[in-house]
Amino acid sequence: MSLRKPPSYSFNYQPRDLDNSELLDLYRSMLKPRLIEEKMLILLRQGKISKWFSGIGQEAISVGVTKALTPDEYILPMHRNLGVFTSRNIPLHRLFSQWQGKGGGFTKGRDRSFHFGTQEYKIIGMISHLGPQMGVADGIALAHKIRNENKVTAVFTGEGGTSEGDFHEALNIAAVWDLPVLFCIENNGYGLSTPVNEQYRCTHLADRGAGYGMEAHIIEGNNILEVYQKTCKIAESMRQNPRPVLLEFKTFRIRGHEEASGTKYVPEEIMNSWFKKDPIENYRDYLFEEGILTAQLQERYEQETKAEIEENLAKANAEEPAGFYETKELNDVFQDATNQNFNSSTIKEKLRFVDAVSQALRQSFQKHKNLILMGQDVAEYGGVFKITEGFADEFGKERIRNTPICESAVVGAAMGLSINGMKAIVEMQFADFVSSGFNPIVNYLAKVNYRWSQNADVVIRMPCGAGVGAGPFHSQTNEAWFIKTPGLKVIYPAFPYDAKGLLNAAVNDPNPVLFFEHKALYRSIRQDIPTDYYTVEIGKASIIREGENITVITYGAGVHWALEAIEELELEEIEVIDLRSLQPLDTETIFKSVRKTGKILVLTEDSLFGSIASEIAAQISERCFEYLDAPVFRVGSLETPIPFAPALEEGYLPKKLLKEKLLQLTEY
Ligand SMILES: Cc1ncc(C[n+]2csc(CCOP(=O)(O)OP(=O)(O)O)c2C)c(N)n1
Repeated sequence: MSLRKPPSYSFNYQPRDLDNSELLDLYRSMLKPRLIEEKMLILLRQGKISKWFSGIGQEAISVGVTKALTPDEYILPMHRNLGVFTSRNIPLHRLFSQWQGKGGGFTKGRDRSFHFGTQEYKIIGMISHLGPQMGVADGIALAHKIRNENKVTAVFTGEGGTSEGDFHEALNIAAVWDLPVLFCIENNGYGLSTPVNEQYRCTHLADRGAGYGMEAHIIEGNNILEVYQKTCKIAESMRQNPRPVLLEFKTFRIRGHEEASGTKYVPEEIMNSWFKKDPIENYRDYLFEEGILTAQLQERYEQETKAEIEENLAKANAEEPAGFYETKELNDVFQDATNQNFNSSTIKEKLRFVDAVSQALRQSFQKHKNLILMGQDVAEYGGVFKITEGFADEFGKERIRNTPICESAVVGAAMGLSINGMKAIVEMQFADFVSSGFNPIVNYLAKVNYRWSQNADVVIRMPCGAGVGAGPFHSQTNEAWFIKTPGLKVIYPAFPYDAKGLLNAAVNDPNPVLFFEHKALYRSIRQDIPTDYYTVEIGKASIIREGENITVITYGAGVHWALEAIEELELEEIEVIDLRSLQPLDTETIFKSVRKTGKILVLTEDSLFGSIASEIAAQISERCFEYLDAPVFRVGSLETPIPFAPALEEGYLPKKLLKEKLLQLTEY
């Protein structure tokens, strides 16, 4: 009886259903990111790159998952997934340029490391906040599902990222909507220095799948054949039968969170046990023992890959560092919005503000077949303001989608829809609740075009404002949270005509737009407006009333308060500017009026500190000082949250103050 030598590798590589060339391809594909990383660690020590998040020891997951997908299926990787990028055969010099902040990188020097996406390679990189990736994956998968394309979308997260609300929200939406998203958790033991027992209490993260009604699997993440073969099988069944699947890959991070942070907090015996489970060394030993890989072949692979790295590095090194050209920087914040001005016919009907919004939506849905609406109770129920009543019947529930209560992942999904060729409108049930979706708006949607030239074709509808006795969480006018974030357009109409035309324009615009709809105007303001489709240009104020003595600059409900006050006080020659758009702001119309009247009152429903009124006052003082006959007056609400009881709300709002200040300015 001959004794068989025990295998020198730690994993069970059976069953195996691949031919030799496939087996070798997997090996080579893991070797490449390993060799790149080894090179990067040298460059880091030489100060040639700024930061490095190592994925050494985790290559089997990136490579196995990427290879299990078809090249036209999207992957959303994290900071340790170099193997995703190399397995999609991105030219290495572009990656090197990206990491060195050079113009030839994917973000032209505007963002670092793996924070970029590329439609060419169907890779959508992370933002630093980790969790938002998962909602974006939902949106991408939703677009595929709506178009019946039978494609899988894979998204990565670390086990640390699973503690974020975004993880829960995204898995829940994917489950409720049967979205073919492959949620890949790389459980590598530590989130920076925090071990898993301080991160979560379940035994396996895969156990959470049951809570979402989702199939889940645990996979040995350092065993390339297990990763690849199981993922292939699962992905194929998801294509046939669209649904989300949760995969927990067990692995370990054998280097520091990033190179500067070290691994002192990891007990030595744990580290040593994982050194033995290196995915590449084990697989190499296996291939050697099976006679599939030879020393010569191994040497050839290594030399060829190293040569490729050096060649591409030289190319990236030869590139100039990204240069600063102010106009170029500014021009890339927004994507060009082709100025599609649609004029209306003369047939008009008297509509309330709320009906104008509804009509714009209906006509936009008729015009854009790729437009999707998402929001709470927007389908059969018609939304809490009944603006989308009948839409689900007319356009179908695929396009008019009730969402679970999860603003962050819904905004993320809207981003994903845009990445995958659709247009999205998100209805916030009340503008106040946008705070629960704030992160993806200001960090993802706002910055994505500037970072890697991907637009966010998303309109977020914001029923806002006070005067309805609804208290601190249903009455805010929170436009100031957004106006200061480059990359967002902010619209705030005061009349039905503008509401309809601007909403249509917002839907046409490829950039993210926050569209404020004042609830107190919904059913109180009527206007004769054209019945057919038209647009109003974004970024243009309108002069509601001309005058020579004073200019009142305002928007939203403020316009109506100003008109009432002027009438009540019987003031003459007061010009009223309705801003309509807050971002971009029509400073030309503002400054022209300042030069004419010399006396300015800026009115906002918001409390003053840090409001748009303060910004406008500052700009006028700076740009038109010599034309002013009085200080620029600002009128806004009290510096408190919005109270509920009628007397308190009335005291909070600036209607009375407006009249006092108008008289004061008249006499100045
Ligand atoms: C919202 C947010 N909070 C904190 C951080 C800082 N941070 C970056 S990575 C990280 C650990 C992530 O751990 P995990 O998700 O397990 O991924 P790993 O780094 O282990 O691969 C932390 C705390 C962040 N980027 N975003």
